[in-house]
Amino acid sequence: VLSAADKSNVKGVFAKIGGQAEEYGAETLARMFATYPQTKTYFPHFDMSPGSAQVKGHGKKVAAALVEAVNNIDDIAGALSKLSDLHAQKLRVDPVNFKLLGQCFLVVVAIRNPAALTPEVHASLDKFLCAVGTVLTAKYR
Ligand code: ZNH
Repeated sequence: VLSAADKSNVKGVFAKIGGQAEEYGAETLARMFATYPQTKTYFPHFDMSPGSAQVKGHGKKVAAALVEAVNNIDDIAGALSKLSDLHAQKLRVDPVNFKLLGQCFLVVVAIRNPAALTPEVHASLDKFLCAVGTVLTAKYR
């Protein structure tokens, strides 16, 4: 459960990311595909070459969903309800992959904005990314 301090830490990081969320998203995906190649199996139809427009486009969508979750941090399940249906009914991504994506996002924040990622903020961001993953895999059966 996210505490009031976690929520404020997460909002603070995203305020600093600001208009660069798309780039964070694209870098997170590129890093996930490179570091954990098994994650690429969900995207057989994607061009995986460096600078791929498809990877960038998908990074933008994932980042937008994260921003949506931050903007509705007291009701992430409600905010991402449709996305949760999509992941459970159509995509069926193995839940372990959500942790991998979360790790990659943390690394991207650490590289692009090292000062923002104090241990406290790191912990809050990790909890937030886990909460998003839990919501997106909640309807699996
Ligand atoms: Zn997912 C899709 C988000 C994780 C896989 N996604 C998607 C989208 C979004 C998302 C927004 C779009 C939708 C529409 O279009 O409507 N994801 C997300 C998030 C997360 C995720 C937020 C976390 C955090 N995913 C994930 C993972 C994976 C995935 C981990 C694997 C690995 N997704 C996916 C796929 C898809 C998606 C495959 C589809 C794509 C295309 O385009 O085809």
